[in-house]
Amino acid sequence: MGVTFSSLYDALFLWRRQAPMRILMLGLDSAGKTTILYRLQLGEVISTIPTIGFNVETVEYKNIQLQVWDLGGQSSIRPYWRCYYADTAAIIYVVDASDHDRMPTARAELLAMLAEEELANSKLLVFANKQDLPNAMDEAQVGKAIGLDELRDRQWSIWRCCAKDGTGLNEGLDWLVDALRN
Ligand SMILES: Nc1nc2c(ncn2[C@@H]2O[C@H](COP(=O)(O)OP(=O)(O)OP(=O)(O)O)[C@@H](O)[C@H]2O)c(=O)[nH]1
Ligand SMILES: [Mg+2]
Repeated sequence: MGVTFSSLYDALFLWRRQAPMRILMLGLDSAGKTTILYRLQLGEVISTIPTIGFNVETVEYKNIQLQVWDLGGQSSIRPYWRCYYADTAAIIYVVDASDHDRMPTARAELLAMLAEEELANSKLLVFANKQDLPNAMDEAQVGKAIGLDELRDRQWSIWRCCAKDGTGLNEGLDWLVDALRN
């Protein structure tokens, strides 16, 4: 009997270790989501076109398998984001930090999404992307602009990054895998 329980425990542990965690990567169109996804998966910049629908890739980071869903961010596609919310361990919200004009839209979409019951327990990692551009806002400015200070009952963090050269992505993911482990 002891052996049976022990084998079951081992199998469960192995399954938990190997089952990828479901991560949704969201943000307005042109924020840099697809660029980030393939930099994480391939370690290089690919040339992207606007995503109609989604890309999904499994990325292993620090022994955690992340199944990353990169959804198209155009306004006509955003209503479909909610079809993907179930079982989401974490949201990676990508903001184009140089797009000052659309910060209010990025904020409205984020806050509407976080109000959804299905995402109540999802961690939130925000990337303030495109830091190579001269007019990019830093992470404190982006965080304020999109309303992170107002979030309650949410484990979140924001990191500045540049998907083009990869700067900052690992720092954000380090925070995320620690949050997921806990
Ligand atoms: N300068 C600069 N450009 C970037 C960066 N990251 C992405 N881009 C560019 O921004 C444009 C849009 O990038 P995508 O990754 O396709 O954006 P997306 O968020 O997937 O957009 P949708 O699929 O329409 O939702 C592309 O021309 C990228 O090369 C960055 O860090 N710096
Ligand atoms: Mg895309």
